[in-house]
Amino acid sequence: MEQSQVIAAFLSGQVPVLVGDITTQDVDAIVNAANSTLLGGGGVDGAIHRQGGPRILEECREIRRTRFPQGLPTGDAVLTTGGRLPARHVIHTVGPICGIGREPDATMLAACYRNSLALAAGHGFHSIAFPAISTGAYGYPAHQAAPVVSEAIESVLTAGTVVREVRLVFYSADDARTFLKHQRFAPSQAANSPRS
Ligand code: AR6
Repeated sequence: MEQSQVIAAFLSGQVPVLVGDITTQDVDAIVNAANSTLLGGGGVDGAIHRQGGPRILEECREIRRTRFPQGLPTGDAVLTTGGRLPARHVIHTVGPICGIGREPDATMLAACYRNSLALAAGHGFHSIAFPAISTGAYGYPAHQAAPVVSEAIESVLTAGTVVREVRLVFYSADDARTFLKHQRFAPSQAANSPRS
């Protein structure tokens, strides 16, 4: 199994950037780049259900039946067990789908991160790991996702939350490099110093 490798960290180490597999992360919750059916798919979604086993899908079906019969709306987030994953829980969120010739929906992408972090905080989780939501099958350009994602995470962490660690897990070194080039986290020193 490929080892995860931390290649950078932001906000005084609270946001490590890794190259690795989201399904191997030992955190309170990993985030799934799901679709609105919550019934599985390819990419991150497929890997999570494959590695985590059938209990995750059972809980997803129950969430659909009891809370979201029409499907989970884009930008929302729900929680299930982590099943057999090292992570104790999975937070399922649905990123925006990017169409050709349309502006990517930054508001919805930010909502995925904010709502996942709010759900984690609501359950008292200290650590969470995100994949690069929407940047695979859903076609959100990675260089445009990076500023949106970093600003959403920074605003949640600086506002105050019980979440202490927000891991960003990229599947390839190239994807991580793109993120590092386009992210907009405040430099760590500045993030800690009083603003006037
Ligand atoms: N660990 C970390 N990152 C991964 C992994 C992994 N195991 N596998 C892929 N990635 P995607 P989306 C990266 O397509 O764009 C599914 O079918 C991948 O390289 O998983 O939100 C769902 O059911 C890319 O950078 O999610 C939905 O229908 C990023 O994770 C749809 O795809 C996201 O790719 C959601 O599409």
